[in-house]
Amino acid sequence: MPNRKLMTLDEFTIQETRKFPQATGELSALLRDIGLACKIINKQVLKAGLVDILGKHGATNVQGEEQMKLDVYSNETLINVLRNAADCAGVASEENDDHVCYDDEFSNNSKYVVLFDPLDGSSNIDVNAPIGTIFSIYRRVSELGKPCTMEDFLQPGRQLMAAGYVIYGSSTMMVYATKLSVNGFTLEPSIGEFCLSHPNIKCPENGKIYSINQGNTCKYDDGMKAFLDYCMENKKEEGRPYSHRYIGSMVADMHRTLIKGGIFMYPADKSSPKGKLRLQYECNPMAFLVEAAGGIADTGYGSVLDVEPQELHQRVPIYIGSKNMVKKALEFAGTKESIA
Ligand code: AHM
Ligand code: MG
Repeated sequence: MPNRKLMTLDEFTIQETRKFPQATGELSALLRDIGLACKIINKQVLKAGLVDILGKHGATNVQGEEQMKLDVYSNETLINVLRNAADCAGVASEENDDHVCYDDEFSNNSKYVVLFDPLDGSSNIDVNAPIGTIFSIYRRVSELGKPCTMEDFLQPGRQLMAAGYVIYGSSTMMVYATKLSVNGFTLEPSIGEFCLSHPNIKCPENGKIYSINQGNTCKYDDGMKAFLDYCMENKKEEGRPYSHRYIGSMVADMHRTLIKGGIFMYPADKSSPKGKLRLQYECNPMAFLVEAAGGIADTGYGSVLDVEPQELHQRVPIYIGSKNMVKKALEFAGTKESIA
């Protein structure tokens, strides 16, 4: 037997499943299918610039945002791969108005539904900056044997079974979390498999990097402006000023925040009173992942994971990352009473 050092995503999830005698392995199969879709997307992302895949598709999505060709390709890839998957009753995507219920005999007996942002940060595609796919998996609340329903997709983040992202960066990585742990897998191109490279990721309690679109400062409220002043204040003994890093691609900014520590913020502002990022496609999966790694994710009104979703494309403000940095930001931002 060769001395193998690499453990593939599939092998890892199967080992994890074995720790729970009642587990059926369906979640492992679903993660493998999401990994497959992302490998297909990755192949196209790698070719961007060479083939006619850059630029705008010519349509707008449900939120009125212009779709890029790669957005559309990634969305269709995920929908089609998961349609053929063993364990997925339906999906909801940031790019579609409504959820997609697969509604065939097999899918109607599947336990899970998947939500995704197929290609987050897509405005970065044309400049070769990192982009990513964000996904979340819920156990259905609707009756097995029947088509999935909207209720399955409008569960609070606390109910997530697993969530994660794939980052198409200098290497391609999948990071996913269950309630138990967060693990990272790097795509080994020669065998085409995600292999365990970052076991048991913990988000450092403290950090030195703040990440926000600082160009929006004029639109922030006084609490937010005061926190930015605090980040920039010269207090060497307290490790300030912090460094500011902002790629403008949530997956890339969050990947750095998770590994190195720090805080990522997309607060409400005068032009987006509810923030920009979507609860079900971006904020909940990242919040689940960061909390499983020991960090915090808050809307300024309470934990992101406790927000009761009212609609699929709902937006919320977000402060997320290292425990102590997020607590400090919330001292300035103030904890509000409800998320009206
Ligand atoms: P998208 O889903 O349309 O790509 O938008 C989400 C992206 C995030 O990746 C990123 O954090 C944010 O938008 C950047 O917004 P801004 O350009 O306003 O700073
Ligand atoms: Mg997005």
